[in-house]
Amino acid sequence: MNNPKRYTVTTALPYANGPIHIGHLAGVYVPADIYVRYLRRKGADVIMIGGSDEHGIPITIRARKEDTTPQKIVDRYHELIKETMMNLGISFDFYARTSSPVHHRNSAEFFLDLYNKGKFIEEISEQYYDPEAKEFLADRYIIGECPVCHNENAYGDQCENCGSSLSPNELINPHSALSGAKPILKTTKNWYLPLNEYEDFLKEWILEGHKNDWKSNVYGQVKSWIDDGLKPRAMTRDLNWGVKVPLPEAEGKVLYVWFDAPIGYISATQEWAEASGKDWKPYWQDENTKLVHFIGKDNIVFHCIIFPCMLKAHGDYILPDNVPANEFMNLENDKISTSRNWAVWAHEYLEEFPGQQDVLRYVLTANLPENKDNNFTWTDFQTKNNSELVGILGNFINRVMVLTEKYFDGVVPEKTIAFEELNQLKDFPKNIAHYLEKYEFRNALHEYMNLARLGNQFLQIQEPWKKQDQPEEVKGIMYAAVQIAAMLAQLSEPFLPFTAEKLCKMFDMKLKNWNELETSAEILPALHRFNKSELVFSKIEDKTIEAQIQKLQNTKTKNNMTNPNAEPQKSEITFEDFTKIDMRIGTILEAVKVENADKLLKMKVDTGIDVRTIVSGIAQSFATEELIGKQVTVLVNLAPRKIRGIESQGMLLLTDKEDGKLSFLVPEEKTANGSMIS
Ligand code: B3M
Ligand code: ZN
Repeated sequence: MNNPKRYTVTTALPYANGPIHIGHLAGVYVPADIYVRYLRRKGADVIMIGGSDEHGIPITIRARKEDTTPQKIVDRYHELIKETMMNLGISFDFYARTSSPVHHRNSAEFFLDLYNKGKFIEEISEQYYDPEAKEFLADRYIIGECPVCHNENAYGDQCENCGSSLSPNELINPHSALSGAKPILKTTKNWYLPLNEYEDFLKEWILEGHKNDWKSNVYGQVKSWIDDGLKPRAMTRDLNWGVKVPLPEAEGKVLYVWFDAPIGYISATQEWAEASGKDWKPYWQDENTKLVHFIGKDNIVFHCIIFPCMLKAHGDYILPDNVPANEFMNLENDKISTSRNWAVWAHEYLEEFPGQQDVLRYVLTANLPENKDNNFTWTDFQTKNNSELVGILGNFINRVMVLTEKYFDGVVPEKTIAFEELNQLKDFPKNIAHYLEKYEFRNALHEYMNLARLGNQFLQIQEPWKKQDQPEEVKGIMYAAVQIAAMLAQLSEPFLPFTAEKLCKMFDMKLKNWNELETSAEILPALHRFNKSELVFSKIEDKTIEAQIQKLQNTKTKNNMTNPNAEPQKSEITFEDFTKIDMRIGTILEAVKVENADKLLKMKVDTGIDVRTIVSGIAQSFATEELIGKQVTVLVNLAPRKIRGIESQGMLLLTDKEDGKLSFLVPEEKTANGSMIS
């Protein structure tokens, strides 16, 4: 769409069942944010909509795993995700949640609208049912033996051991994850959207209408779905977590999560409008609005087929102009996986790399999986920071600041020479815009860095530091260098918003309208004075990267362990180290509680060497009287430590039991005090 009146930009709503990682960022949020920031700079009327998807099986599964309620899960992760997004500079106009009353009402109304227009078909089907828990069971909730690898804990939709995709009736000895009961088949009525009736519409709208402007990965996936033939799809489910189906005969049913979640974009817009005194309708109903969905490739069918069919069935809504879905970002050549903890978690990155949001944004943008899956590695992260952000961009800005300070006291000199580079300057905002409009974010960033490269080359060729006897020449060179640096600051904002802020402060300038950049011959006039310079980027050391690689290595080790809940092995010691440890069998003679300490006991222990005092945090696992006479293992040559003012002269060896209590490591038979462990 050329010259739209406004833009509605949506970003996939992440399930609030875990934190977000670099795959989410690269797939959806970073490119969307760049796009929206650019549009705002053009003065466009644009809203960026996001939020948490708080319904569906992924939420209830997580709640079961953590032995808590779905509500607690979504409350926790919604807050965490929202905060992480904000801290990364993802500039949502509204970050909603699908549990909001506005959304529940809105999606129920949407459903009723289609229902009243006769857009659904009712179908009776047989679904698995837990006769003890009295609930229908999603495939995930049926567990049994995998017919392929005989893993006993395969799910009704997939075996996580061998990766086979399954259906519940293939499982050997299936049972319900809720009660353990054998599931029975029970008939149930649900409401289906007959997608097959929309084939002609989809063919005309996408296969013909968007052949040339949609990305080939998106177009290709949609085409193959349509070519395979579409079937009616259930828009309601027998489940108790979600938006209740607003029909009296639908007790115990909720809207299918993929029915309500995309309506979440509309609900979020309504909430935004309510909060900002705007009208939401044009953003979803005016033909001159450009609607763009940023998503990952696993969401293509929902955004390109199901949601558009819903919108079409309703009739009041516009359709997306584009759905620039990305492929997946891998991590160190392995698929990112939440269950295997194989990810760089965004909130952990923010803690471990404070103030370096833009480094992550930069590296992800440079590697966006735009047309095929791509890979994030920590060494590449370091290289991109050290040789590109520090070596090219930071280096040029720094040289311009330092030289202007040195030669002109931080004041922009006059333009004394009409360098060709000054004419080239306005091509950069134009070229970057051209790429951004086509959702080619990597190319846009590359073009941006070309300007920094041009700046470095310019200084390298002109060498103002060798021209101290030609003051007019130096003025001209530095005037041009300043314009390049200032343009870099201006153009950095969509990609590197935190850097842009710092640079604008240093240059004492405001961000300009993008269109103005495309025509302006001068960004900072002569006589303009800079503020003090600051370090914009800094080198990332090898040891920082090694620590991250080690962290992933630990994850791998953990994933391969026979008990994944055990702590990974500590670093190796020599036999000599081991022989330094002196452990003996001893007997507890006395045990008393330490005052004002719930967990501590003070004991007298006969170690065979002597009788000594040992303080240990075992009060919640043992009663004092049951300890008297008990044999224990004591680390006797541990340097004494004061605990609550009492000197503890050794340590008792204990391990955790499954019930959270402790138990002693003791010989099987009564053993003489002072016997050594070796
Ligand atoms: N929550 C799936 C996902 O996180 C889903 C997206 C909804 S977008 C309306 O991949
Ligand atoms: Zn299997």
